[in-house]
Amino acid sequence: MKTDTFAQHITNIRQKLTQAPNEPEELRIFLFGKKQGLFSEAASLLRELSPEEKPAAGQKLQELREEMETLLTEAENTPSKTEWLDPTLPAADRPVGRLHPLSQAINEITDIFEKIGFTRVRYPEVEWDHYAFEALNMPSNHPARDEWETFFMNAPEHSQLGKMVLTPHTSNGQVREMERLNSEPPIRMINIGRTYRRQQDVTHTQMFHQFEGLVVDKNITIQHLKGTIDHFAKEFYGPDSKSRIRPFHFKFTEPSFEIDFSCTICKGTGQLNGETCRFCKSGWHEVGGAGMVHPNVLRAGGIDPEKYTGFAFGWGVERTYALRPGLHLDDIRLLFTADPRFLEQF
Ligand code: FA5
Repeated sequence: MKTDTFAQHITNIRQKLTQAPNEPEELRIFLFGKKQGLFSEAASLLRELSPEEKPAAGQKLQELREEMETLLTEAENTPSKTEWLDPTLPAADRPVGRLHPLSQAINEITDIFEKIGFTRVRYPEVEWDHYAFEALNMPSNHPARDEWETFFMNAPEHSQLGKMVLTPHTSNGQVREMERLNSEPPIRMINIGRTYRRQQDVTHTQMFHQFEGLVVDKNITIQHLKGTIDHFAKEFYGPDSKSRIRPFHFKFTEPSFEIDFSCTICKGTGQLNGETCRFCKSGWHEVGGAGMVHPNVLRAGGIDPEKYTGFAFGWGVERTYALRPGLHLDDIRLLFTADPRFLEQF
């Protein structure tokens, strides 16, 4: 680099810096960069000067370096003319996250039962056959097990508890809860968790959620069961909502029932504008099962069925939630799509 080229560069940069440039950091590299910075190159020019010329030129270079450094620092501290901030403008709208509708439903269900004295618990999703079937009065090879369309784990069997399964229902929590409380009622459990079955259509998914109630105490009757179901229906679906129990069969309850809630669209009449209600077709929706705890299940949990009685119910969270007024989801698989356009509605 020639001395006059250097001087020209310095004049240009001085001009640029006094106009507060947008990218002072680029100029800093151009001027002071270690390898190819203007001043590094100028310093190498000094070496070519005679010993008489050197001190004055070195002095001049140092002055210029200081001047440039001052101008650069000023430029760096001056807000750029093109980029300005108006602190009075409203902040940009950011998308706000929220709980998944199923988490909202689970929280609501928990609240409803906790207010009437139930304790929320969780038990394993990967479970032993003993808790999922055997202790529930379904010995191995009993045909009733087929209804649960169970996933079996490819894992070694436990010598006493049997095979490992993905729990097909939250009823696995019944005997576990009795054991947790050392077989000493009163028990008021609400067990909400993930459950798995080999099923897939508009009303069934392979993974779904259930909530299981279990109450064991002295003199517990069907009236307590019906009262609890009615209470839930009114809290979750609204004060006009009704419930009904229909005879059914489960191996772990006796007697057993299926539970229906009145349709929130036709208010349980089965009729809408003079026609059959197309959401329920009958005025009722089935949500799950219930019944009085079978004496063999109480025994499996170490509780004397001569002293204590109990009721239990187990309903699908997705099914129960899909029937909420204004929702009426025809396909529960939508709840698992993770599509924000669907989820943002809740
Ligand atoms: C049971 O699972 C019993 N354990 C319920 C029970 C508990 C009875 C305590 C008595 C005492 P069921 O197989 O009917 O019962 O399932 C109950 C509910 O779970 C169904 O009505 C439905 O709401 C939901 N459900 C079952 N399978 C699926 C599935 N594949 N996808 C979504 N929801 C399901």
